[in-house]
Order: sequence, then C-alpha cells, then structure tokens
Amino acid sequence: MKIVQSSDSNNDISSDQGTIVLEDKPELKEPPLYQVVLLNDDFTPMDFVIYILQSIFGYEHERSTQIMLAVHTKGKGVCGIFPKEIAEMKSHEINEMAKAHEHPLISEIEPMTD
Ligand code: TYC
Repeated sequence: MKIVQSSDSNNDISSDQGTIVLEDKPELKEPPLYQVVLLNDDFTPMDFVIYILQSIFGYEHERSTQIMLAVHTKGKGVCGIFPKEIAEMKSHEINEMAKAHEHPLISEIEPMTD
C-alpha cells in the first residue's frame, strides 16, 4: 500500500491498485482588490458628491461629507475598496451619473499595491 500526493509529478498511479491518493488542498486565492478613487474638480456641487457617496457606497451623510471634503482639499481620495469587477461597476456608475447630470465629476480605479 502506497500513499501519494496528487501534485507529486513523479507518481505513476495509472496501473496501481493499492494506492491512496491524497488530493491537494484547493488553493483559494483572494481576488485582487481595487480602490475606487474620486477626483476633485471645480464645478461639481458638493451636495451632488455627497449624494453619490450615499447612494453608490451606502455611506451615511456625515461620512460622505468627510470623504467629499477630503477629496475637495487633497485633490483625490479613495471612496471604497472592492474586487475588480465591483470597483469597475461603481466607478462606471459614478461617471454615468455625473454625465447624466452634466457634472465633470470623474472616478477611476487603481489596483491596491500591498
Ligand atoms: N470642488 C468641488 C466644489 O468646490 C466639490 C467636489 C468635491 C467636486 C469632490 C468633486 O470629487 C469631488 N464644488
């Protein structure tokens, strides 16, 4: 009787009846994360940015105001961190809502570098 690891490439178990094969643990990797970054501009009303942060990210009014003011003073700021597809969706949603209301507000996504 033999016990082998299935990832061990030296194994030839094709004609072997008395072998227990230990399957490898599936390697579950966390998906890479992306930041949704909001850019400042001189024209988008502050209340619209607060509304975006509340409706797209679910932040309360006070937290949304803090994030908006941080972007306003620093030029840009992170408004959330998500797996790539979700970050893309949220960023797209911001940019579409801004366009629909004719505001120049822009968001981007950036990969997290840890
Ligand atoms: N700077 C804008 C103003 O003074 C407000 C603003 C904040 C715009 C954050 C964009 O991402 C932004 N009305």
